[in-house]
Amino acid sequence: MTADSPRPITDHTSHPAWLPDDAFAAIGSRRVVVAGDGALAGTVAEEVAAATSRFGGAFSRLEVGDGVADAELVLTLTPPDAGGGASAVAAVDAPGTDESFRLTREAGAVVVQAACDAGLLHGLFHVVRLGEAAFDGPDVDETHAPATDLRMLDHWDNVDVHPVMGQVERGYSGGSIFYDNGFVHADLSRVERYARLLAAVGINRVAINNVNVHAREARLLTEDLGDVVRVAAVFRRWGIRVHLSVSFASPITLGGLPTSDPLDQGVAHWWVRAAARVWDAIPDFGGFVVKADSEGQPGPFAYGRTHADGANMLAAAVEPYDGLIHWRAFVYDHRQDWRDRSTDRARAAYDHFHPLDGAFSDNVVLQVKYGPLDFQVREPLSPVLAAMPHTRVALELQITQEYTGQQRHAVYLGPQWSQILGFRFWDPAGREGGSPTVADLATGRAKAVEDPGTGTWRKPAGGFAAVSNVGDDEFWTGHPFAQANLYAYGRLCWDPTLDPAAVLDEWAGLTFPGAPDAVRQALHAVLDRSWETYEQYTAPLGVGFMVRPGHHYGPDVDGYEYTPWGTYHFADRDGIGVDRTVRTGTGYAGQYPGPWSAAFESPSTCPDELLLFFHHVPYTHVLHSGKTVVQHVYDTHFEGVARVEAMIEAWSAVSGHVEPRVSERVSERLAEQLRSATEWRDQVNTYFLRKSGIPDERGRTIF
Ligand code: GCV
Repeated sequence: MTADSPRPITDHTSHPAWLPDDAFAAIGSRRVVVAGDGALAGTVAEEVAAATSRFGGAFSRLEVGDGVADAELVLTLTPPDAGGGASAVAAVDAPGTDESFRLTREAGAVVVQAACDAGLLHGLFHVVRLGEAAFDGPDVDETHAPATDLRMLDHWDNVDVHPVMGQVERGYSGGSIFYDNGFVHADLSRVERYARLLAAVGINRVAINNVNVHAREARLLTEDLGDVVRVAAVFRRWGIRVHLSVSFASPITLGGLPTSDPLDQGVAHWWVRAAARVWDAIPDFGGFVVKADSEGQPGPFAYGRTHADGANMLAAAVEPYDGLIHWRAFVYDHRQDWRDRSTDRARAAYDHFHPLDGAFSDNVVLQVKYGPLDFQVREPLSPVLAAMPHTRVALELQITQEYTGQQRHAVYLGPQWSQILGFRFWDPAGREGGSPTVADLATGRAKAVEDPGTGTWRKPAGGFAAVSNVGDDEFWTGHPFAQANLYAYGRLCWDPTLDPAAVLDEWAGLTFPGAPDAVRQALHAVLDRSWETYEQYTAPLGVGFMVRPGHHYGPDVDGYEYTPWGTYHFADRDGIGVDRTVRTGTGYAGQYPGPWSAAFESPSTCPDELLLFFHHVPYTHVLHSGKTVVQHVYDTHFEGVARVEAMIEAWSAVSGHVEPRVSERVSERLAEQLRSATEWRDQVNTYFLRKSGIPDERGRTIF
């Protein structure tokens, strides 16, 4: 037996998030064996060695097949042939994917087996999450596998500081962990700590630059590829593959060609050569992310080509390396005339992409934002998710809180994502074994469903992608509680059926080990309903936006009303909302499969929370709740602020039990949340009162 020297994992410069040293106490105090080769088995061994040296356990690195008689925890690539606790280990039941692992516990001995070293790494972190519970309780024999192979994070980090968007577009956590004012950091230790956190929640792909690819960022593909090689080497140690966002105009801007027409031979060859260089330097490179014909980014439309033409040309270039093209469906006209009521931004993605279903190559993933507009606190699900049965579709979420409080407000998004993942397009009632959920569509489990009328769904699936909320802030995420969102995203990608409250519990237990139970309870009191609370004090009933143009923080009810962005609420003295019906409106409601297009078409069947997204109604319209629209607005806005006050109370009662630096940052952010929520309440209520002339039936102060 040989013990590897432990690699230091303590990080004194940034908050450890969900991997403080104490999270490893249960493992570290035991006799642990790691057996097997492979880079990630080495990472596992280093983690275990560090933990056992810290907590007084014993660590052995074995050859596969060596005896492990005394071990309390065995992490092995292939079954060891030994007695004792590990004697119960049977042959590995060929795991379904590279990342799966089998966990057994018999007579107190725990064994994690995996066919590949990635599975071993995920198995290790599974045991970390379980803590002491991993070693207690009845015997178990479980196989764990991720719901999808594609569990990706997108960074909107700029290499250069952008004059308007800064170092990280829509970043609320300081600077970038990758870049500093035009350069890739020489010291990537922060990236390494990040990669470790991501591996611990199951993320396995990261796109490291903004989808808005400016001149400087474009060069990551060519002359600065060496920097990408360095970043990829860091992520590789944690089972994570690196992707790059690329500009569709690269053949022109980087290659000096006169065109980037996807059907031009020279263009196609340019991409073939670019891809060859990338994979030559980074053999496990993941692929390219493309934002085309969107908000000023170049794309195939300039040449009269379709998005399938564009995506497939790139797909052919990366296909020899099993590379992927993540092609974003966020395509709409951002130069709309607000006077034109027939153009509807919500329609755009479906109108562009539904006709192309079946036209994309196998290695193209169509990445679709969850809603048809832009990551609002409440939107209907994008109908594109249901309209592409012959396309690999990825669900795109936004962890960075662009429209949900910008990490100054405590908003736990797990419940929103869970609701999205469980949504059923074809059978709202959700019959057992009935129509697929959004998670089924994204993970390829919807393949057998005939109900959509379009035959079987194609595999492999597109998986998940989300915009990261991390920066070089001491707490990674600005608001320490925003760490819970990153954590929850990873866990829900691995298993979309997890209960978000249970995930929050897991995060709280790991992040605040040893804290009294009152802390866990306070975190639930603050976070469990915080998504709903944020919705209460901001834009009502699915109407969306009402934010300050540009930076998108704080209320500005008419801020986008007369702009070209296509995000309107159409309030007048009689009513508010957007008529998106087929009968009298933009027709958007007709983009849904039967049950939902019918439900959304009529105010009498449209869910209250989406009423103003689909209908223009009088302020006196009575909701299913029995309240009028205007009274609902008043009530929810007063209640939302009261709930923030209760959040502050709940946190104040326990804040002394956590590190002062955490407690101070949280208290400071909660104070800002209350200030901002009050501003939202007063502006929105005042707007509705002035427009409608209808007073609050409870006579509360509105200005
Ligand atoms: C990266 C919204 C954001 C933009 C973002 C865009 C996108 O419009 O405000 O900052 O650009 O979405 O998703 O591409």
